[in-house]
Amino acid sequence: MANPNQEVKYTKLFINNEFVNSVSGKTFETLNPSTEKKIADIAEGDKADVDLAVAAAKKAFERKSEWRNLDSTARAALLNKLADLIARDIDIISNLEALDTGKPIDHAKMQVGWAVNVFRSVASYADKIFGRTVPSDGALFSYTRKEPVGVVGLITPWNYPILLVAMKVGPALAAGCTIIHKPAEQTPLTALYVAALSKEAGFPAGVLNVIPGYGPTAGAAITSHADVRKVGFTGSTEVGKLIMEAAAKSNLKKVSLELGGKSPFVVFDDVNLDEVIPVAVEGVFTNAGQICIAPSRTFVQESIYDEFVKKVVAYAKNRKLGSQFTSGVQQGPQVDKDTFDKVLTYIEYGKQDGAKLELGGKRWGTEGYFIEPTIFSNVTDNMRIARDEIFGPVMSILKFKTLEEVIDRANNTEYGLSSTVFTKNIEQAFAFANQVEAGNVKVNSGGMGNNLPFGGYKQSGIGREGGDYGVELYLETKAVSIKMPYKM
Ligand code: TXE
Repeated sequence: MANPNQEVKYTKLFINNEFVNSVSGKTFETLNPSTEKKIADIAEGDKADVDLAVAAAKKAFERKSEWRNLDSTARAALLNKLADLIARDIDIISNLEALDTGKPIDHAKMQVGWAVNVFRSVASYADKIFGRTVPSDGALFSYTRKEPVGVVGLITPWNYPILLVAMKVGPALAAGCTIIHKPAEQTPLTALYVAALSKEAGFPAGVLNVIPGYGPTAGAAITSHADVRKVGFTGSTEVGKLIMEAAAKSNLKKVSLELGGKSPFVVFDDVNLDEVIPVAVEGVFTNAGQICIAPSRTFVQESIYDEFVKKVVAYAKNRKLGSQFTSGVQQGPQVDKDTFDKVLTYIEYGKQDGAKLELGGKRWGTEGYFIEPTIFSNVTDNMRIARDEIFGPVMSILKFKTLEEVIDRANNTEYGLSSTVFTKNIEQAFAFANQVEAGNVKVNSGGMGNNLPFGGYKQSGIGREGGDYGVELYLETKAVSIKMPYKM
């Protein structure tokens, strides 16, 4: 089971169903963030490799190719087979995911399980991609067809690597596209493992290609490639903008973006704090706070503010930090040195801007990129810790008085990914849910239902992933009109 010495079998680029070295012969190191030590050398993809991968994907997508000729039920069966293989190798994949990201092994295993479910779920859509007949005027028979977009580029980050393979590669395959996937440079291991499983499952050569490498080189080569018809991206808002720009300047490829957030978590004074506090803490500190939907602005109503701060500090203080393979660990390290430095910088900003440090605030231990769970109270809207995405284990607690005020303040951000409200008052809950500018709302819970659309308002993104919405992102809609001898 849990094995910190898990063998790393796949370290090369995956093009046309073969593992190959990069054209340049260059490699880069992937590190274990708990120890700062190298796990493996990974082949470093760049433009020349992306060109080869796109050529393979283009060929696999040609009319009458094996992939294009496949019945949709057979496509569904391949996706289910891939899900079976991931489930078969769940221990290996969980070990690789934990090693590469630093996340606790049981969290990694849960996420591999989610990935299996996502592959099974999209498999169930593969043979249900329906067009419509449309009652047009005149003697025309009109209908729509849904068709795969073509060769797609998928660029994913490092916070949920295997889950994001499932959320992007799964729907693109269900739609019938062919793929160039660039995993994040920090965490390429599980994407390469899934590539090997896709071959074992029986996906034809060229359907899934995986090119590890850096953003400005391999990533940019994908987003500006003339034969890539769509890019699906999860990452920072800053890079999301570069991707749209590259897409526009090259071939106007379609773009879907899942970007950053600064999500509000609103606690009214009619709640049972003992129910709310574990949810607030898990939301901000799970995955060491490296979550796009992290409820990183905690708004607490005035009359329970002091009690909330006291209780949340007492609860968060007990979190167990440590290496990903130590039993009972709840929080691992930040993924890399840059992220670690960014979070510590924001903690300094919090102090400089006048917030009150209630817990943590510094590095944990002497090795690895660990940061103590950190809580600030007396946070106000203009402080940098209340405005920017920190992407680390930092809770910022703000005070509010009324429903109207908190809706306005929750919406006073360029982000709009997620939101949470806790109240026993149903009118208050609906008012918040309907007026908050966010792609999802959680009421009295930290959980989000599966198969729901997932994506952001404003600068948190474009498009919706999840369920049939996710498959739709990889489809074109064609309208066909056929002349009839008379209206029928
Ligand atoms: O993200 P990047 P980084 C946020 C979070 C985090 C910050 C920076 O606030 O602290 O972004 O993280 C690829 N063309 N999120 O620097 O750079 C890159 O190689 C094409 C939120 O890791 O956006 C990687 O595969 N691709 C987020 C992916 O983009 C490029 C998850 C994400 O990296 C590229 C991650 C380019 N020019 C970070 N530059 C979320 N929404 O969950 C980079 N990439």
